[in-house]
Amino acid sequence: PAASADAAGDDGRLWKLARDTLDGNWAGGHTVPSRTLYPHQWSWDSAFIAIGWARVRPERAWSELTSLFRAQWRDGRVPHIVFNPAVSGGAYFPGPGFWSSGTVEGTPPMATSGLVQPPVHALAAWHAYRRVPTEASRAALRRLYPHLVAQQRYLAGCRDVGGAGLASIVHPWESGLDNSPAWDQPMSAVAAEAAVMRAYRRRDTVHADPAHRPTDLDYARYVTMVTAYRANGYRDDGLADRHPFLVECPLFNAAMGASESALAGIAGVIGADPGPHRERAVAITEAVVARLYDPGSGTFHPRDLRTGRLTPARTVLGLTPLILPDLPARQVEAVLAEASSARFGLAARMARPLPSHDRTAGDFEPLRYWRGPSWTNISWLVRRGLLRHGHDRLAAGLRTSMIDLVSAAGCHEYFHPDTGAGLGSPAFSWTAALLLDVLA
Ligand code: 9WN
Repeated sequence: PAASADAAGDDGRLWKLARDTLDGNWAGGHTVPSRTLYPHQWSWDSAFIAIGWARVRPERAWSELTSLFRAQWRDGRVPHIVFNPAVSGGAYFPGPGFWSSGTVEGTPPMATSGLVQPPVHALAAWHAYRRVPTEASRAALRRLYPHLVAQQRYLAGCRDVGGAGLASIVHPWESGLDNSPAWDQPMSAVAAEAAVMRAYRRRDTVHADPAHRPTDLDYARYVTMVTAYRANGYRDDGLADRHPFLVECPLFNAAMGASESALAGIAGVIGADPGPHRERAVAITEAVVARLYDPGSGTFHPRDLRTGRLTPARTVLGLTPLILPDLPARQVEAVLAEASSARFGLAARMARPLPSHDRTAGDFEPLRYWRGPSWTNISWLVRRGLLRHGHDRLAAGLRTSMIDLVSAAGCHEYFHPDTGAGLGSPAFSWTAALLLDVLA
């Protein structure tokens, strides 16, 4: 048990709340993000959740990651959803029948989606290991290592549609920030027929307020994009000629670079060669800076491969390359200026939590999902980046703000960026997991 288990007062109460939330969402072998909204296993959720388990029940951290990678496809992709056969197929939309992964070559025996999510897994595995560097953890790392390498190889190879060493996402769901204003422009080019959605029933709006979720128009486009990808067996060859949505995302690629650095650490511990990982981490960082940094705005933006241009919105995605250990000082300073501006309000004492979108923008929506609300996983990543680059006072400010949110509202999925009110699912796993990590 971690030392913080006996911390006094409010920290002790929060510690228990977070641990109980994770325990309540444990489904045996993996943890659901939320019992109601997301009753299966999600890819990047599991990475964040493993970080929390490492603090309280380390063996579950390794189960979490191992069960996810059991669903890895032969080409190396780690699906963004692994469906639990014990849960009704109708509990979540789009369910296993919609994806029909079983009809595709090289897929695992269990039903999965065909998309991916930000590759934060090597980062999480390395972080978890350093919290509990036992022989059992080392053995788990050794088993995971080839799978983590294959995941990176898939993204850097099959997904390098732009040919510049970055991975493209083929769907906003792959970004993890589904309806971020970052995607408005590339999404507007995707056909959206109302008829598409008449064939389906959304399940998310049964459990959460529709005003806090993506719109029906968003969903029509989400379905159109999956349908296009699925029609070609989720193959990646020729995407540039046929796929309606192709974007290089700063967070996705920063995660890929930071995971290469983490793999170098892992390789060192298990007796593999860290050299190639270090080289790739540097190359990805250079490509992120060359392709996604805009000297005009002083922040990072997604690049839309359909237009060849950076998308204009200044979302929190722009701050996340801070997690790259090799990010040059010039870009670190620029991101700090962006983060500390009125747009995001980062400070050693934060007046309000870190929002997911520029507070000063006309399309800032404080209640709607990734268009304004504050999310614990993003704050955790930005905090890691701050620590990595030696900005401890700002990191401490963000930590306090993360703790204050949960202290007042509980382990919610996301939070109102002004009032701190809890939004979305009330017992959300990564909020609990990452809280445990910062409390310890
Ligand atoms: C689609 C599970 C997931 C997160 C994503 C978040 C949301 C799903 C949805 O929930 O996405 O993948 O149904 O809205 O946007 O980041 O992984 O928590």
